Amino acid sequence: MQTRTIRDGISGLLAVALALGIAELIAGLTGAVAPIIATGDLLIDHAPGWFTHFVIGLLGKKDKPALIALVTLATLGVGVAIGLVGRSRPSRAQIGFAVLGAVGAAVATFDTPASSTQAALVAAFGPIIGATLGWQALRLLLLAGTIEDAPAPSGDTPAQPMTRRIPGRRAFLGFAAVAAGASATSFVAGRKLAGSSVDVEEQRRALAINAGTQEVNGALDLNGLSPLITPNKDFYRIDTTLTTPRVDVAKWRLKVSGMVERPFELTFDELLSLPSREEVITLTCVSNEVGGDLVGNARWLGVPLADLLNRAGVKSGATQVVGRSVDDFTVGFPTEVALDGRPALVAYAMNGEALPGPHGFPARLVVPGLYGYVSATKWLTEIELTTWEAFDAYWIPRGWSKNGPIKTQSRIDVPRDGRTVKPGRVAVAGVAWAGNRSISKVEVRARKRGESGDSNPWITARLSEALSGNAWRQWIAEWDAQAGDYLIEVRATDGKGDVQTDKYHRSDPDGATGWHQIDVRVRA
Ligand SMILES: Nc1nc2c(c(=O)[nH]1)N[C@H]1C(S)=C(S)[C@@H](COP(=O)(O)O)O[C@H]1N2
Ligand SMILES: [Mo]
Repeated sequence: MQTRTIRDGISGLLAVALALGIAELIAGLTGAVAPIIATGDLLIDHAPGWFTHFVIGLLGKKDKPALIALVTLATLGVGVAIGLVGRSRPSRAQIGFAVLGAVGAAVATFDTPASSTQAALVAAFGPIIGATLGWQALRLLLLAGTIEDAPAPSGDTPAQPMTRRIPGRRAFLGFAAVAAGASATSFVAGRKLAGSSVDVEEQRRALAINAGTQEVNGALDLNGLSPLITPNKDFYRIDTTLTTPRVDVAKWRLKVSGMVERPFELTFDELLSLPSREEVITLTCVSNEVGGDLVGNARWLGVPLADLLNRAGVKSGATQVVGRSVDDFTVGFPTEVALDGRPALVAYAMNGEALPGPHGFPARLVVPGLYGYVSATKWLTEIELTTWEAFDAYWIPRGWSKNGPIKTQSRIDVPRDGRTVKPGRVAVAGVAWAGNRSISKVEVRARKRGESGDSNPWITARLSEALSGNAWRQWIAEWDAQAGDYLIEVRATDGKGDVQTDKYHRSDPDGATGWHQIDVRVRA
């Protein structure tokens, strides 16, 4: 490849990198969303399922950084293309930048929460100014790339004065270094600024949450077994945002609106001053597969949702409660569920601490018995009463069931799948949950490979204390193991006496079913 071609490609790449850096800097300064993040958000919200699965499958749980990297690389790729055509057809390169700027502006505007028109307009600035400066940078870089290396002085070839003073390679490298430096600096500064405007950790520290002292008793303890209460740092996290929303509690409001007699709004201090209660509730994701780890059990402190609804006065016919977040995510569940006595909460503390940023600071919904996708709005800002038919929340048009009651599930934590253990007494242990139906029994069966299961007895497990009817229970079963290869399976029974179904179903559209099974070898 010709040196010039390489230089042109690099020029385009650097010019677009500069445009992105400038856009990021302006986003940081104005508090707007930057175009790369906005593009990622829009892909998450609108990309077809296979694309998201592809990205997640490719890079596992690092799907969010992966998506950001993918969008950045694709944009830089466009830059290379613009650079390559830029020399022979500058007008096309200019159009290229105009398109990048326009798309960036549109995407950033579109990704700004609907509540703020002004912010949406501001979001367009960064990409437009970035693209304009990027285009100018490309012109300079291409110009620098054109300067020929000074020819070796020979007889009568008159050297151009220009090339004699700045050898071409050095001129280009100089310009390129400046562009790269400016782009990196503005990028980093933009990210820093974006992070500094609202300090969630500081706000959390300033909150004196009392009621964090409640001890839990009756936990089972075994190496490898999930703790009865999941520590915040280990609690699974699922959401659709590329960047954790940072809420300024001074500006935050909780609205109760829609089909109510007396709509009202609360500040965070007002929310904190209302009667509160702490409840142990197991939260789980509808996309948790059998044996999966998208489930956790925590002590949630907050204001009963029913109190807020009663204060507003739910109108008859308001059959759906919709929870909206500051980033426009929505859930929806039957109003009945909020008023049937189960302790649904607007929670502001988790395990005795102010709600962590990733789990919804400053407040979120937690509804016993419902999967998170229909109930557990993080960064909650509005509770709207409407009819069941009038609105479909975020995940419903994406193919998930509108009703999301948690299905009975049990998971084996110990031994790990595929382990070899010694003959004799083997502790088989795990957790089991059934939404708001409590757990009354857990049983384990070890089947020798190649034998039918029916002849083997179920072993009843010992259970941890039932912290509430809405919490999981740990269990330990003692298995008298003899040499051989085994399939171990578990099943739970809920408080109504219904045994967990063995019928396998994957998670979509309304939650996985089937028994968790593991392989274990017993060897002396
Ligand atoms: N704002 C917002 N809230 C949200 C989500 C989201 O994407 N955005 N995801 C929901 C889903 S699908 C689940 S399972 C739970 C997960 O809560 P966690 O991350 O605290 O475990 O949050 C729910 N609340
Ligand atoms: Mo979920």
